[in-house]
Parts: sequence; C-alpha cells; structure tokens
Amino acid sequence: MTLFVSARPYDFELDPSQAALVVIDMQRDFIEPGGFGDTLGNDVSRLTKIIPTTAALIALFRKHGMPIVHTREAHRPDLSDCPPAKRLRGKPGLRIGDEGAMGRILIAGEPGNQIVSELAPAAGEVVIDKPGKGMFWATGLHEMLGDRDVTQLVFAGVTTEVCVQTSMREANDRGYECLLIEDATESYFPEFKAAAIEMIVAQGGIVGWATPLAKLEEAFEQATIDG
Ligand code: TIU
Repeated sequence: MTLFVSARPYDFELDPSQAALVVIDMQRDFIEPGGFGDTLGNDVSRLTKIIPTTAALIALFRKHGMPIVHTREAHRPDLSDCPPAKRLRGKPGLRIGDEGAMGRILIAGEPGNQIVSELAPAAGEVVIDKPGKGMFWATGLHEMLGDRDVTQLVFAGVTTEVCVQTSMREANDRGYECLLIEDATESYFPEFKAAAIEMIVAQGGIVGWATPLAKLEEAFEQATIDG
C-alpha cells in the first residue's frame, strides 16, 4: 500500500511497511532550563511547543504498528566518546560532563539525558544514544533499520538545523527517503528552522520532503477510506 502525502516539493509516497519514525533528541538537556541547550546560551522555552505535535505523531505510528526510533545525544560518563573539539568549543556556562541542574551535562543515564516524559519511549521502541549530531555516527542504527527492511524515514525532533538536518543528510547518503514533519521540529532560531526546511526541499528535494503533521494524518485517513 502506498500513501500519497501532500508535501513539499511534491507528494511523498509513503510505504507504511517500509517506514519508521525517528524522533531526534527530545531530551531534557535541550528542552528544559539548566541543560545543554540552556548552557549554550539559548532560550529553551521555544522547543516545548512541538511536544504536543510530536506526541500526536508518535501516537499515529503506534496506532499503525509502525517502528519508532528515539535518539538521545549522549556521551559515556568517562567522556571517551566526546572529542575535545566538541567539549571545548565556545564558552558555554557548563561543558559536556560538568555537573548541572539535571545531573552531568549530556551524559548517558543522567536525569537531563532522559527523553521528556510526554514523549517517553514505549516498550519495544528503539532508543539510540548517539555521541554525534548525526544519528548514524557510532550507533549501529543503519544495520538495525536494515534488519527491519526500513527504507523510508519520517523525522521529528530538535534542533532542526543541527541534529535533525545532520541525521537527514546522513540518511540520504545511506539510501533512505526522508520526510520531515515541520510542526514536530524546532530550533532555538526560527530563521534557522525556516532556512533548514528550505534547504531540504530545494532543488527537487535535494535532502528530502517536508510537510505538517495534518497532511500525514490526512494521507492515513484517505487510505482508510479507500480501503
Ligand atoms: N545546539 C543545538 O542546536 N543542537 C545540538 O547541540 N544538538 C541537537 O540538535 N540535538
């Protein structure tokens, strides 16, 4: 069965038997005060507004029994997977591995590293700890998706122009078709979100497709009506 999802730059042909949802880094480190995003100097309150849309997107995939992958940007407690080039960049209030309001910044297992409760992974859903901005670097995710015959990825999460866009570009190079849900992704910089989406869909979809959640829901509803 193919679902025709109205999207930019043209309809995305979704095959539910080959598609997975990827929710990028919806962890407290980026979304709540006192985490990594905050320590970089950002207004983190902007990111909370996509939680309801992302929850609805997750619910849609659960309803149709489709695979869901949640990622977290996370480093090992000994920082052996955090290159100095990443840790020492800039002048943040706290660096990766420092003790913050929600435990150690961006460290696996710490309270700040947990996915926000509204989007908590369900049993059986894949949770990937990724040390990079892209979801394939040092994670084994490509092999995992290959085992499940996944060739299409629907993207949500934060931030649009950093970990989401990097993951979409990595996915391109590995042969996946990518659809970004525009109202289930956010940036600390509205103009960067808008620009990232334009870059993705430009040139006939050089990186992929983009659409609001309502269009994906409509495509599922239409498929139900058509039988
Ligand atoms: N700083 C920023 O916009 N993003 C990150 O550091 N990581 C993710 O996007 N997850």
